[in-house]
Amino acid sequence: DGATVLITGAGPAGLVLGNLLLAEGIDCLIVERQSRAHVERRARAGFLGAHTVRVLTAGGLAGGLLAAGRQHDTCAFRTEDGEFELVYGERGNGEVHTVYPQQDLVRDLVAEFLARGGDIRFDTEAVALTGVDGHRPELLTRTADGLTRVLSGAFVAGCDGRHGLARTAVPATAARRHHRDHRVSWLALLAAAPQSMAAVAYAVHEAGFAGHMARTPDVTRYYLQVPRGTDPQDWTDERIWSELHLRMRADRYGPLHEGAVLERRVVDMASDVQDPIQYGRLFLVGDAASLISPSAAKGANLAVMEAEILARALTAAVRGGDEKPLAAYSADCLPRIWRAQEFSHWMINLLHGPAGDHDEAVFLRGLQRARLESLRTSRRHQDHFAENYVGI
Ligand code: RFL
Repeated sequence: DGATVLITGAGPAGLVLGNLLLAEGIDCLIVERQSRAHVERRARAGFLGAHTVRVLTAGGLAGGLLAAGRQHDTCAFRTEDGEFELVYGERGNGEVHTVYPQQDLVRDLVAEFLARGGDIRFDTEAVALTGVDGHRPELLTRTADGLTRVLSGAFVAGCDGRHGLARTAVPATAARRHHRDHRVSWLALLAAAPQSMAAVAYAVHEAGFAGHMARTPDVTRYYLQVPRGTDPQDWTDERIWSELHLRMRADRYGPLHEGAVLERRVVDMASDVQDPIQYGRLFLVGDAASLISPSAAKGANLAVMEAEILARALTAAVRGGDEKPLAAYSADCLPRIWRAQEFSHWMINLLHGPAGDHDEAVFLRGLQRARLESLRTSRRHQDHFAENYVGI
């Protein structure tokens, strides 16, 4: 049992890669720990950059997002100094976001993979990976009812996310993992309510950061900065809305559209980058390769970009017998990953100032204010922001 390319994980990374490989006539097989219903309902990202939309469109994978996705070109910043809107679609490369919930994209990609004759095994966990430093890697899998099976392939694409198996299959001597804890946490919320303003608003407030991100006409994502270790259950709907109104300065800019809070979870802002993101016949893609804080909404976009690069490299190897692009996979991806990390890190420092009255906190908040002022007033700064915000 097996395929030329074994893929662990049916998130954006694994599903885009699988679909692009099938389009090239390369047989592949996806194993996914969760059920189909679970992955098709898991709400996460929503902001797709221009490159992502181009890759999906070129791969014949954009039917749903072109029909139901909404284009957004503006974000707003609310600070103690007032509000300013940045129409990033008119700056930089003139690119916009397409807002389309990740779970809808995953649903479309699963349907397309199956329509192309793909083999996807849900409720099947990858539990051990061996032989990636040789020519015939083997993947041990176990289904929810305890059945184990050994799959063999010529290549393995590790697309199983931050807590997956693939990243642990690279020996510590073969790669380094650079980790950064940004020491900031967000309460990530989904509210059954239409958006309250233009697509995205970032509020910088002495009580902490608050964010607003459009998703669909009936659901909006909000974020509230909270102390590390916060229990999401301590936040009732009333407390959430009152804090959002405070930090979004509703008294000045108008009330938010309230609705039931459908989901509340704490996300600790952390990043890590593995270098290299390949080992023998194993190639890491998406969150498995590099975790990025959601501050600039880059994670799913990086996953799609890497999947496209790996699909091209695998195609050259399998169909053309040319393994050079595969050998260069990590070197191709890492500069783009670092660039996205740099921008996300800059966004964290743009949006969060340390609390308190001690000298360092006051100094850092001074820098933060200057950064926001530069973004408000400098056309060149806005061009740079736009280029990095929508692009990779
Ligand atoms: P995924 O989506 O986590 O998929 C990995 C899949 O692998 C499965 N798996 C296994 N399968 C088999 N065997 C095993 N041993 C396995 N272990 C795990 C899992 O069940 C899962 O189905 O990784 P992928 O494909 O790399 O995609 C990455 C993106 O999902 C992620 O980067 C984004 O969601 C991050 N992100 C955002 N990214 C954006 O580009 N724009 C956004 O607006 C955005 N908002 C967000 C986000 C992430 C968030 N959270 C939850 C951290 C908002 C939030 C709140």
